Amino acid sequence: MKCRDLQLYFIMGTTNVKNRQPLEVLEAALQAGITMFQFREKGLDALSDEHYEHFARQCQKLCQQYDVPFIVNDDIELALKLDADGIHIGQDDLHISLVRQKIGQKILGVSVHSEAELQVALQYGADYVGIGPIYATTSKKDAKPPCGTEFLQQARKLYPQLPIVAIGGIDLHNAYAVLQAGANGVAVISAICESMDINKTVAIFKALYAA
Ligand code: FQP
Ligand code: MG
Repeated sequence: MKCRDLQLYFIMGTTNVKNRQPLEVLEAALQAGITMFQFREKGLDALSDEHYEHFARQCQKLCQQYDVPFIVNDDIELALKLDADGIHIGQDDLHISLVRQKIGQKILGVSVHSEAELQVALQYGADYVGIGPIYATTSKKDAKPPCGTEFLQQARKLYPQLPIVAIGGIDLHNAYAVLQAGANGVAVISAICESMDINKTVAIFKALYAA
C-alpha cells in the first residue's frame, strides 16, 4: 500500500445510500477516481448472510475492475473468504495482534485516538491508521465526540512517514485543513453518498492534491 492510496478513501454500505443503487454509487465513485474503498455494511437495515456476502463480492468485483484496493471493515472472516486486499479494525474489534496473524500480508488499517493506541498499532504492523472523528459525523451512530486536528498533528509530528487517513465529518469545505494538519488523505461516506454530482465532488477532493 502507498500513502497515495489514502488520498480519497471511500467507505460505503447499503445503509449509507438513499434513493439510489449502492453499486451505482460505488461505480460512479470509482469512475471519478477514488483511491481506496472500504466495505462497511452496518446498521439496523444492513444486509446479512448470503445477501451481505453477495453484495460484498459485487463491490469487490467493481473495485478490481478499477484497480482500487478493496478493504473490509471489521469482518476478518469475510476478508479471508473473499481474499480482500485488506481489513480495517477499530479499538472494539478483534485485537490487532490476532488480526495480523490471521491476515498475513494483507493491508491492515487501525483506528487510533491516542498516542498509546498509535504505538500498539505500529507495534503490530498496521499499514495505515485512521484518525477521527475530526468533525461531527452523522454516518456513525456510536461515534466518539469530534477531536479536531490536534491529535492528527501530533501523530504526524511523531511519525513523519506513517500513512494517516483522517475521518469524520470531512467535506469539500474542511478537507484542505485536514491535509494541512498532516493527513495523507481523507476518508468519507456522506460526502460522496449524498453528493448530487459524484464526479464533480471527487474531482474537487482530488484537486486538493494537485501541484
Ligand atoms: N477509520 C477508518 C479509515 N475506517 C473506519 N471504519 C473507522 C475509522 C472506524 O472500528 P471503528 O472504525 O472505530 O468503527 P466501525 O467499525 O463502526 O467503522 F481509516 F479507514 F478511514
Ligand atoms: Mg470497527
